[in-house]
Amino acid sequence: MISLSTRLMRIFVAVLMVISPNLPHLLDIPAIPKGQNLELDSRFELVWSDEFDGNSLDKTKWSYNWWETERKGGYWHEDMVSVSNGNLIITTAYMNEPLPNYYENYFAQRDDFKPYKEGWYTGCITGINKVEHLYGYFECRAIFPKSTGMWSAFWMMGDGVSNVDGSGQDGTEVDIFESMYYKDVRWGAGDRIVSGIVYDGYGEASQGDSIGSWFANNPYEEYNTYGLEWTPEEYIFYINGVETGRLSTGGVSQNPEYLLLSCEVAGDNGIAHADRHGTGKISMEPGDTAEFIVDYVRVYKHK
Ligand SMILES: [Ca+2]
Ligand SMILES: [Ca+2]
Repeated sequence: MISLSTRLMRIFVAVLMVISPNLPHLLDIPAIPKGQNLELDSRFELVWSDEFDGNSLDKTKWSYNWWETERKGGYWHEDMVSVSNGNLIITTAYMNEPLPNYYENYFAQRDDFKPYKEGWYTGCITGINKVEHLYGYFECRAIFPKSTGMWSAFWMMGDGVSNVDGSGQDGTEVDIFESMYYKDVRWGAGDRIVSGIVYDGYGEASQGDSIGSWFANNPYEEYNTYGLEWTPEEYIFYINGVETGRLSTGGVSQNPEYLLLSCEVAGDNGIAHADRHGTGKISMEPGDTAEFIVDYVRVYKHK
Protein backbone atom coordinates (compact mmCIF):
# COMPACT_ATOMS: atom_id res chain seq x y z
CA MET A 1 0.00 0.00 0.00
CA ILE A 2 1.18 3.50 -0.82
CA SER A 3 1.43 5.51 2.38
CA LEU A 4 -0.92 8.39 3.15
CA SER A 5 1.95 10.87 3.02
CA THR A 6 2.94 9.65 -0.45
CA ARG A 7 -0.67 9.97 -1.62
CA LEU A 8 -0.89 13.51 -0.25
CA MET A 9 2.41 14.36 -1.94
CA ARG A 10 1.08 13.05 -5.27
CA ILE A 11 -2.09 15.15 -4.98
CA PHE A 12 0.06 18.19 -4.23
CA VAL A 13 2.28 17.44 -7.24
CA ALA A 14 -0.74 16.86 -9.48
CA VAL A 15 -2.05 20.31 -8.56
CA LEU A 16 1.37 21.85 -9.28
CA MET A 17 1.43 20.16 -12.68
CA VAL A 18 -1.95 21.64 -13.59
CA ILE A 19 -0.44 25.08 -12.98
CA SER A 20 2.72 24.23 -14.94
CA PRO A 21 4.15 20.83 -15.94
CA ASN A 22 7.65 21.99 -14.98
CA LEU A 23 6.82 23.24 -11.49
CA PRO A 24 7.78 19.99 -9.67
CA HIS A 25 11.25 20.00 -11.26
CA LEU A 26 11.72 23.70 -10.48
CA LEU A 27 10.92 22.88 -6.84
CA ASP A 28 13.19 19.79 -6.99
CA ILE A 29 10.37 17.35 -6.31
CA PRO A 30 9.28 14.44 -8.50
CA ALA A 31 6.68 14.75 -11.21
CA ILE A 32 3.96 12.24 -12.14
CA PRO A 33 4.38 10.51 -15.54
CA LYS A 34 1.79 12.05 -17.87
CA GLY A 35 3.18 11.77 -21.41
CA GLN A 36 2.25 9.48 -24.28
CA ASN A 37 1.37 5.83 -23.78
CA LEU A 38 3.93 3.39 -25.09
CA GLU A 39 1.46 1.23 -27.08
CA LEU A 40 3.89 -1.63 -26.89
CA ASP A 41 1.96 -4.25 -28.84
CA SER A 42 1.08 -2.08 -31.80
CA ARG A 43 4.42 -0.29 -32.19
CA PHE A 44 7.02 -2.88 -31.21
CA GLU A 45 8.01 -6.54 -31.50
CA LEU A 46 10.05 -8.48 -28.95
CA VAL A 47 13.53 -9.42 -30.21
CA TRP A 48 15.47 -10.33 -27.06
CA SER A 49 14.77 -10.98 -23.40
CA ASP A 50 16.00 -12.48 -20.18
CA GLU A 51 13.14 -13.58 -17.94
CA PHE A 52 15.62 -14.78 -15.28
CA ASP A 53 14.16 -18.27 -15.18
CA GLY A 54 16.34 -21.10 -13.92
CA ASN A 55 18.80 -20.84 -11.05
CA SER A 56 21.90 -19.19 -12.49
CA LEU A 57 22.87 -16.19 -14.57
CA ASP A 58 22.72 -16.85 -18.32
CA LYS A 59 26.34 -16.29 -19.35
CA THR A 60 25.40 -16.12 -23.03
CA LYS A 61 23.58 -12.88 -22.19
CA TRP A 62 25.51 -11.29 -19.31
CA SER A 63 28.88 -11.09 -17.60
CA TYR A 64 29.45 -10.30 -13.97
CA ASN A 65 31.38 -7.03 -13.88
CA TRP A 66 34.24 -8.87 -12.18
CA TRP A 67 37.03 -6.64 -13.54
CA GLU A 68 35.78 -3.73 -11.44
CA THR A 69 36.29 -4.67 -7.79
CA GLU A 70 35.99 -1.44 -5.82
CA ARG A 71 32.96 0.63 -6.80
CA LYS A 72 32.25 3.93 -5.03
CA GLY A 73 31.59 3.18 -1.33
CA GLY A 74 31.65 -0.59 -1.72
CA TYR A 75 32.67 -3.53 -3.89
CA TRP A 76 31.16 -5.38 -6.84
CA HIS A 77 31.38 -9.16 -6.51
CA GLU A 78 29.69 -11.93 -8.47
CA ASP A 79 28.70 -13.79 -5.30
CA MET A 80 26.20 -10.98 -4.63
CA VAL A 81 24.30 -11.82 -7.84
CA SER A 82 21.82 -14.71 -8.01
CA VAL A 83 18.87 -15.95 -10.06
CA SER A 84 15.93 -17.61 -8.33
CA ASN A 85 12.12 -17.76 -8.44
CA GLY A 86 12.10 -16.05 -11.83
CA ASN A 87 14.13 -13.05 -10.67
CA LEU A 88 17.61 -11.67 -10.86
CA ILE A 89 18.61 -10.63 -7.35
CA ILE A 90 21.52 -8.32 -6.56
CA THR A 91 22.07 -8.42 -2.80
CA THR A 92 23.90 -5.77 -0.81
CA ALA A 93 25.48 -6.84 2.49
CA TYR A 94 28.41 -5.96 4.76
CA MET A 95 31.32 -8.42 4.80
CA ASN A 96 33.64 -8.45 7.80
CA GLU A 97 36.07 -10.53 5.76
CA PRO A 98 36.79 -9.78 2.08
CA LEU A 99 35.13 -12.12 -0.41
CA PRO A 100 37.58 -14.19 -2.48
CA ASN A 101 39.04 -12.81 -5.70
CA TYR A 102 38.38 -15.45 -8.39
CA TYR A 103 40.47 -13.61 -10.99
CA GLU A 104 43.85 -13.21 -9.31
CA ASN A 105 45.74 -14.26 -12.43
CA TYR A 106 44.15 -11.43 -14.38
CA PHE A 107 44.74 -8.83 -11.69
CA ALA A 108 48.33 -9.92 -11.12
CA GLN A 109 49.12 -8.29 -14.46
CA ARG A 110 47.53 -4.97 -13.53
CA ASP A 111 49.02 -2.25 -11.38
CA ASP A 112 45.64 -0.50 -10.94
CA PHE A 113 44.08 -3.46 -9.14
CA LYS A 114 42.07 -2.55 -6.06
CA PRO A 115 41.89 -5.52 -3.67
CA TYR A 116 38.71 -6.61 -1.93
CA LYS A 117 38.53 -5.43 1.70
CA GLU A 118 36.06 -5.44 4.57
CA GLY A 119 33.03 -3.38 3.57
CA TRP A 120 29.73 -3.28 1.68
CA TYR A 121 29.42 -5.75 -1.18
CA THR A 122 26.94 -5.57 -4.04
CA GLY A 123 26.96 -6.39 -7.76
CA CYS A 124 26.62 -5.53 -11.42
CA ILE A 125 25.85 -7.50 -14.56
CA THR A 126 26.64 -6.22 -18.03
CA GLY A 127 25.96 -7.23 -21.60
CA ILE A 128 29.38 -5.97 -22.74
CA ASN A 129 30.95 -8.20 -25.39
CA LYS A 130 27.84 -10.40 -25.26
CA VAL A 131 24.75 -8.63 -26.60
CA GLU A 132 24.46 -5.18 -28.16
CA HIS A 133 21.42 -3.37 -29.49
CA LEU A 134 20.77 -0.40 -31.78
CA TYR A 135 17.48 1.51 -31.33
CA GLY A 136 14.23 0.03 -30.08
CA TYR A 137 12.50 -0.18 -26.71
CA PHE A 138 14.27 -1.48 -23.58
CA GLU A 139 12.36 -2.38 -20.45
CA CYS A 140 12.96 -3.97 -17.07
CA ARG A 141 10.49 -4.82 -14.28
CA ALA A 142 12.02 -4.33 -10.88
CA ILE A 143 11.80 -3.66 -7.14
CA PHE A 144 14.45 -1.40 -5.62
CA PRO A 145 16.81 -2.17 -2.69
CA LYS A 146 15.55 -0.68 0.57
CA SER A 147 18.35 1.44 1.99
CA THR A 148 19.34 5.07 2.04
CA GLY A 149 22.80 5.71 0.61
CA MET A 150 22.67 3.28 -2.26
CA TRP A 151 21.07 3.01 -5.61
CA SER A 152 20.06 0.52 -8.20
CA ALA A 153 20.14 1.24 -11.90
CA PHE A 154 19.12 -0.06 -15.32
CA TRP A 155 21.38 1.57 -17.86
CA MET A 156 22.98 1.43 -21.28
CA MET A 157 26.58 1.95 -22.34
CA GLY A 158 28.59 1.91 -25.56
CA ASP A 159 32.24 1.79 -26.52
CA GLY A 160 32.15 5.41 -27.71
CA VAL A 161 30.91 6.97 -24.45
CA SER A 162 34.43 8.08 -23.48
CA ASN A 163 35.22 9.49 -26.91
CA VAL A 164 35.41 13.29 -26.56
CA ASP A 165 34.11 14.99 -29.69
CA GLY A 166 31.45 17.37 -28.36
CA SER A 167 28.72 14.89 -29.27
CA GLY A 168 26.82 11.94 -27.86
CA GLN A 169 26.29 10.43 -31.28
CA ASP A 170 29.40 8.26 -30.95
CA GLY A 171 28.08 6.75 -27.70
CA THR A 172 26.06 7.85 -24.68
CA GLU A 173 25.48 6.42 -21.23
CA VAL A 174 21.71 6.32 -20.82
CA ASP A 175 20.45 5.88 -17.27
CA ILE A 176 16.99 4.46 -17.85
CA PHE A 177 16.45 4.65 -14.12
CA GLU A 178 18.52 5.25 -11.02
CA SER A 179 16.98 4.82 -7.56
CA MET A 180 18.76 6.81 -4.88
CA TYR A 181 16.20 8.48 -2.63
CA TYR A 182 14.87 5.74 -0.36
CA LYS A 183 12.88 7.27 2.51
CA ASP A 184 13.45 10.78 1.33
CA VAL A 185 12.30 12.99 4.20
CA ARG A 186 9.79 14.93 2.15
CA TRP A 187 6.39 13.29 2.26
CA GLY A 188 7.15 10.07 0.48
CA ALA A 189 9.06 11.82 -2.29
CA GLY A 190 11.61 9.01 -2.08
CA ASP A 191 9.31 6.92 -4.29
CA ARG A 192 11.01 8.33 -7.34
CA ILE A 193 13.66 7.65 -9.92
CA VAL A 194 15.92 9.85 -11.98
CA SER A 195 16.75 9.36 -15.66
CA GLY A 196 19.42 10.99 -17.76
CA ILE A 197 22.37 10.77 -20.13
CA VAL A 198 26.17 11.22 -20.00
CA TYR A 199 28.54 11.53 -22.97
CA ASP A 200 32.07 12.64 -23.83
CA GLY A 201 33.52 10.59 -20.98
CA TYR A 202 33.73 11.24 -17.27
CA GLY A 203 36.50 13.82 -17.07
CA GLU A 204 36.42 17.58 -17.54
CA ALA A 205 34.84 17.27 -20.99
CA SER A 206 31.96 15.16 -19.68
CA GLN A 207 28.49 16.38 -20.63
CA GLY A 208 25.02 15.21 -19.79
CA ASP A 209 21.38 16.02 -19.29
CA SER A 210 18.48 14.80 -17.16
CA ILE A 211 14.70 14.69 -17.27
CA GLY A 212 14.61 15.19 -13.50
CA SER A 213 12.88 12.81 -11.11
CA TRP A 214 9.59 10.95 -11.46
CA PHE A 215 7.24 9.02 -9.25
CA ALA A 216 6.90 5.27 -9.58
CA ASN A 217 4.29 3.27 -7.65
CA ASN A 218 5.66 2.18 -4.26
CA PRO A 219 8.87 1.11 -6.03
CA TYR A 220 10.68 -0.30 -2.98
CA GLU A 221 7.85 -2.77 -2.35
CA GLU A 222 6.18 -3.36 -5.71
CA TYR A 223 7.19 -4.08 -9.29
CA ASN A 224 7.14 -1.22 -11.77
CA THR A 225 8.40 -1.22 -15.35
CA TYR A 226 11.07 1.24 -16.46
CA GLY A 227 11.65 1.73 -20.15
CA LEU A 228 13.61 3.60 -22.78
CA GLU A 229 12.57 4.14 -26.38
CA TRP A 230 15.70 4.84 -28.42
CA THR A 231 15.27 6.24 -31.91
CA PRO A 232 17.91 7.90 -34.15
CA GLU A 233 16.47 11.26 -33.05
CA GLU A 234 15.70 10.99 -29.33
CA TYR A 235 15.51 9.05 -26.10
CA ILE A 236 12.01 8.71 -24.62
CA PHE A 237 11.74 7.46 -21.04
CA TYR A 238 8.76 5.58 -19.59
CA ILE A 239 7.47 4.31 -16.25
CA ASN A 240 4.80 1.62 -16.49
CA GLY A 241 4.34 2.43 -20.17
CA VAL A 242 3.71 6.15 -19.63
CA GLU A 243 6.22 8.68 -20.94
CA THR A 244 8.16 10.69 -18.40
CA GLY A 245 10.41 12.79 -20.63
CA ARG A 246 12.64 13.03 -23.71
CA LEU A 247 16.27 13.90 -24.33
CA SER A 248 18.38 14.48 -27.42
CA THR A 249 21.04 16.76 -25.94
CA GLY A 250 24.37 16.33 -27.73
CA GLY A 251 22.80 14.10 -30.37
CA VAL A 252 21.54 10.55 -29.90
CA SER A 253 23.95 7.61 -30.03
CA GLN A 254 24.05 6.09 -33.51
CA ASN A 255 26.08 3.07 -32.38
CA PRO A 256 25.10 -0.24 -30.75
CA GLU A 257 25.09 -0.28 -26.94
CA TYR A 258 24.81 -2.88 -24.19
CA LEU A 259 22.62 -3.03 -21.08
CA LEU A 260 23.62 -3.14 -17.40
CA LEU A 261 21.86 -3.78 -14.09
CA SER A 262 23.74 -2.66 -11.00
CA CYS A 263 23.69 -1.55 -7.39
CA GLU A 264 26.09 0.94 -5.88
CA VAL A 265 26.81 2.18 -2.37
CA ALA A 266 27.35 5.92 -1.85
CA GLY A 267 30.95 6.82 -0.99
CA ASP A 268 34.37 6.38 -2.53
CA ASN A 269 37.55 4.32 -2.21
CA GLY A 270 35.39 1.46 -0.91
CA ILE A 271 34.28 3.52 2.11
CA ALA A 272 30.56 4.27 2.48
CA HIS A 273 29.54 7.86 3.20
CA ALA A 274 27.01 10.43 2.01
CA ASP A 275 27.99 11.66 -1.44
CA ARG A 276 27.31 14.48 -3.88
CA HIS A 277 24.11 12.86 -5.14
CA GLY A 278 22.38 13.70 -1.88
CA THR A 279 21.48 10.12 -1.05
CA GLY A 280 22.80 10.25 2.50
CA LYS A 281 24.97 7.53 4.01
CA ILE A 282 23.92 3.92 3.75
CA SER A 283 21.23 3.31 6.37
CA MET A 284 21.73 -0.44 6.74
CA GLU A 285 23.80 -1.86 9.58
CA PRO A 286 26.21 -4.78 9.20
CA GLY A 287 23.99 -7.88 9.25
CA ASP A 288 21.24 -6.19 7.22
CA THR A 289 20.73 -6.94 3.55
CA ALA A 290 18.94 -5.16 0.70
CA GLU A 291 17.82 -6.74 -2.57
CA PHE A 292 17.48 -5.29 -6.05
CA ILE A 293 14.94 -7.65 -7.65
CA VAL A 294 14.52 -7.77 -11.44
CA ASP A 295 11.76 -9.87 -12.99
CA TYR A 296 12.90 -9.42 -16.59
CA VAL A 297 14.75 -7.38 -19.18
CA ARG A 298 13.09 -7.18 -22.60
CA VAL A 299 14.26 -5.57 -25.83
CA TYR A 300 11.92 -4.69 -28.68
CA LYS A 301 12.39 -3.33 -32.18
CA HIS A 302 10.13 -0.73 -33.74
CA LYS A 303 7.70 -2.37 -36.16
CA1 LIG B 1 31.40 11.80 -27.81
CA1 LIG C 1 11.05 -13.35 -14.46
